[in-house]
Amino acid sequence: MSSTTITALAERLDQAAHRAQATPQLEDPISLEQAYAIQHESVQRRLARGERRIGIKMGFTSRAKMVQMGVSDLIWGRLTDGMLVEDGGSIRLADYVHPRVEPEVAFLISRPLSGRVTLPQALAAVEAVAPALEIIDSRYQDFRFSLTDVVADNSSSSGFVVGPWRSPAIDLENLGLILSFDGRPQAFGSTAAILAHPLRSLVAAARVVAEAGETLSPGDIVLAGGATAASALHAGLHVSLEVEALGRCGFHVEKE
Ligand code: OOG
Ligand code: MG
Repeated sequence: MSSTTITALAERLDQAAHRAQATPQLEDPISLEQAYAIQHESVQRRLARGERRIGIKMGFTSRAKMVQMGVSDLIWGRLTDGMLVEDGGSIRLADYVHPRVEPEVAFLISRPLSGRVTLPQALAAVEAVAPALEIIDSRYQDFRFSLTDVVADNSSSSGFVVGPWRSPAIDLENLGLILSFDGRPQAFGSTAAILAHPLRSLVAAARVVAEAGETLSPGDIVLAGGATAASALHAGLHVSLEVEALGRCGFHVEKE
């Protein structure tokens, strides 16, 4: 695949995200390496519009997510400040194609982390942990994609909410969580669904950024991945997440 094709696909996916308009599935199969090259270039276009890189998100770190989307490999995507939704804030459906929400855990990084690291090394690089909600939005029609196609689409990164930061001394291994829609439980789970311990997702994050020649830096946010399957959003909805020992966060979807 030529660099002009990579640029054209990066532009197509970036424009689909920017305009909140679905794009057809990619016509030709691409390699994982090409997929990450397209992702990188599409995110560069966001940065060129003034957005700032603020971290990364891990994907398919739980069985529930792999089963829902029919893929089985861990992926990652890049987060910008333009994706950050204030805790308690609101989003407009018009800014998304067909958004879904999933319960996650966020890490705030305190010192550079990259490459092969142990669980204690990863933990030592964590400033704080928080409950988080990821708003994913595939730019592909019908929210259908192959593993490489979703990677090219920045792993459906679109929005995220981070709750109050807590001490990293809180053991994240098996914390119960409830995602609620309008105060009614929509999904139950445990942080144990995320690679048996969300910290393993941070270990994986350090490895994958290193493969891309990058590093996690102080101030970066890392989303560990959805603990349950994602749920579709609709106008007027209030979404909240409660994670045992970590607390809660939430947002509103504006009425149309
Ligand atoms: C891809 C993104 C996966 C997660 O937490 O597993 C992801 C998707 O499901 O569209 O964010
Ligand atoms: Mg996610």
